[in-house]
Amino acid sequence: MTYETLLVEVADGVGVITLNRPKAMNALNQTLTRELGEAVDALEADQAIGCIVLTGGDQVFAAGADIKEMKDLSFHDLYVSDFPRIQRDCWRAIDEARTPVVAAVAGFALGGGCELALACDFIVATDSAKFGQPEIGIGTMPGAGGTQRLTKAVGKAKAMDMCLTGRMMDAEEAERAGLVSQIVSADALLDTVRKVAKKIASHSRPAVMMIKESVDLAVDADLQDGLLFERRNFAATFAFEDCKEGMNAFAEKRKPVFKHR
Ligand code: CO8
Repeated sequence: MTYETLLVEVADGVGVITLNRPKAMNALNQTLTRELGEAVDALEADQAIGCIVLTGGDQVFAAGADIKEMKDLSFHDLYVSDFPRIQRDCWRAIDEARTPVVAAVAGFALGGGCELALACDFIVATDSAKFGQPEIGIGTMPGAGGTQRLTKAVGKAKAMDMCLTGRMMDAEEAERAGLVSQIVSADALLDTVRKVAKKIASHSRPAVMMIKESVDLAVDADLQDGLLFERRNFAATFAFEDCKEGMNAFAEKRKPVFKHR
């Protein structure tokens, strides 16, 4: 499948989606947003893909929703037209993917761009990365999870600060705040994230899926409910052939050969 605003490449069980509107700093216009939802859904449906990487390349992740496209829309347009459906379908595709989605962020991840990274399972960033919700500066507010996912990720104080002042968080602060899992140099970003994704894709797929479901539940669930869900999932992994293979391989001092990847 080819796209107008994205590049999609598949290798070694990993699907890499690159946002490709460099002249507009990968601003999320409706075409890109629609295509991104479709691309994630297509990779998610492909059983050969064990991990998805979402990136904007090594210069910029995304500078937010396309302000020039949005500026003349009315409340009616935003509420009733295709715009909210396209946005919802895109974020839903990432949020509900059972295949892990890793964001590889270089440069600006602002507004909808920050919200897109936040919808992924985790973020690897370069030292040039800058995260922010600058919507307040153009008289509006975050609209795709910035007040919600960002608050859950970095806590109320930093989320309020970023959303109310519009200030950006650099990579170091983002790592300290728990927004970013690791910082790498700009020229190593895509190689590092491809390796991380390949590692995830090499593991037993059902175990990966159960871990993802369990960690996701921790974000919203009560601790006792989450612990119960984890115990049940842990027990359930013993029904998988790959679990027997993994444990037998350990006992026999050899590498496991997982069937379900
Ligand atoms: N929308 C449209 N075009 C953009 C955007 C954007 N968000 N960001 C940058 N561009 C364009 C510029 O207009 C410029 O184009 P041109 O060369 O044709 O004039 C080009 O990209 C390069 O940008 P700059 O010249 O401004 O580059 P600088 O390095 O000077 O500045 C910045 C980079 C700081 C990123 C600056 O461009 C900027 O502030 N951009 C806007 C950031 C912003 O306010 N983002 C929030 C947008 S609102 C939003 O995201 C709400 C999300 C709601 C839900 C999402 C639904 C999809």
